[in-house]
Amino acid sequence: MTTRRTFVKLSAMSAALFSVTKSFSKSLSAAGEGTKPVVLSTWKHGVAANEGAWKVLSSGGRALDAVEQGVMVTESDIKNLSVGLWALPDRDGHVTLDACIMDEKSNCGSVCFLQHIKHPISVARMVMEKTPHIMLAGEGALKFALDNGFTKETFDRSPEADAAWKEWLRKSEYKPIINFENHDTIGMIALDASGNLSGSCTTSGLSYKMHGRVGDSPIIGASLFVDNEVGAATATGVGEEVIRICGSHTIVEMMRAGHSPEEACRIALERIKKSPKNLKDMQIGFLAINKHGESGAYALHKGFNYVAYSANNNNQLIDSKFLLD
Ligand code: SD4
Repeated sequence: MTTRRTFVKLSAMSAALFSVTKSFSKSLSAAGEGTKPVVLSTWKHGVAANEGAWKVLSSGGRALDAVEQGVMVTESDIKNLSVGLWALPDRDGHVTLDACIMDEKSNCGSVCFLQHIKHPISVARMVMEKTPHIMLAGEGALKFALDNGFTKETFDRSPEADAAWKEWLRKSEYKPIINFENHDTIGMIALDASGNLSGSCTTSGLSYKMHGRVGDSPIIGASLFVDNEVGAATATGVGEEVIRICGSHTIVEMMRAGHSPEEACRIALERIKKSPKNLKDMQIGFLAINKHGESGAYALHKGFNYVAYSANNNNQLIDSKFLLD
């Protein structure tokens, strides 16, 4: 029989247990908890990029400025082999860049197959702000950039990219490799202190791709989508699979239907899983945030990570959950 004394003791113990469990689950879910401002980006290079974005967000700046300045850090990194001019080239030795940006009013801009420009994300923003169009490609995008004050960088490949490409030429085998070697686009999404969302995405695309190949990264709705009433999503990995399901748009629609950011990313990957393609050697990672600042990610395979920066969460690298393996 439970006496009054044991009842009081048991209640005290369960209250203590409850508060321990509560604080544990709080620390476990800290990354995804609702907060603002917050910025998230794909892969480990997101640590430095988020620092750049946080400077804007923490001083009350606009999410749009944060996501541009954040990924510019990655585009400037001469050691980065998958974003910007120092990245790995296509199979003919040319570095061709894809980027896009989207703001809280559904304004968007994009460039694809752009060569010789250090900051494709800023050209994408200028397409958004100065033209009636959304996407400019190749020579036209380069001319637009040069006409608007960007500088043409004349070197062909960084020494590191050049050596890697020459090594690749020995076998010339095109094979998407899971995770780091061949997939390192930066996608960034942010919610600012005023509650507005924006996103950006920039890449050199899959290394040793066919000359002229454009992936998902400059395509609004595929690599990036923002709906200021609902949330934002971004993608990394084999772009063809992301385009096939309009990945980021699908994720935002799933959030609109009531799913959490993590669930929404998982549902999009379930669609990709139905693809007739052999997904064994392909990685795809999705990252999402909703209007409340709750975030989440999901990947096809183990190995995808992302970085979250908010006042509660000091630029933390987080391993994503994954669907297969
Ligand atoms: C592409 N999605 O060109 C890009 C590549 C990538 O991490 O994400 N790499 O298909």
